[in-house]
Amino acid sequence: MSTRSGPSGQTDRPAIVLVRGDITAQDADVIVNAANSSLLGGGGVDGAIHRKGGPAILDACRTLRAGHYGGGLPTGQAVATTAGNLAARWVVHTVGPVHSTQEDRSALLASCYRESLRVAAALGAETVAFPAISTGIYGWPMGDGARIAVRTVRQEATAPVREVRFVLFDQAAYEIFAEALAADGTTPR
Ligand code: AR6
Repeated sequence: MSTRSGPSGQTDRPAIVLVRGDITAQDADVIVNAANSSLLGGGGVDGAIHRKGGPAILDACRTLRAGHYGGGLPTGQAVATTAGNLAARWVVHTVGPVHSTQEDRSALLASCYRESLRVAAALGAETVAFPAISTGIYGWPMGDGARIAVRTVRQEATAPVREVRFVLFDQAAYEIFAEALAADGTTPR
């Protein structure tokens, strides 16, 4: 099941597409990983990507940790590796913020989408698949996470990226993203 949307009258802007499914099965130039700052794996999307992508991704992450990212990847930043055995060309790892009721970390969540798109564009990626970052183990409410995701991608996605795909694991998340797209004024095409 998928929905394709774009700002009306602005067909040069990247399309935003909603897909229900498993992000590791996506045929996109870039798959974004909802990682943690260790870059050495975890559960959720991260676990699935390393499981299906094979050891080449972890090897590349270890190389990053041995070099520029010795202290780990900071929250809100993004870095690319090989996609190993996945159909994608690259995995872009980003670290979402853990949700807090004491502190507004929305800017860090927006930064994940923005920085991932920047890294993807620098690689020459045309299609980028995102999960709903921070909305699983990191506890971000899906509605707010969807609103931040949609708004940031609408503002930040530029050529060579021509399609941004949100891959939602279940029907409830899919519907919440569809509502966020509609509320953002994105019209189906
Ligand atoms: N495809 C698409 N979406 C998925 C998949 C999948 N295969 N698996 C889960 N989701 P999460 P986070 C959804 O927990 O909240 C890891 O341990 C899931 O239902 O993967 O950013 C990392 O190492 C949820 O809506 O990421 C970090 O420690 C969304 O993807 C931590 O989890 C994100 O859930 C990151 O937590």
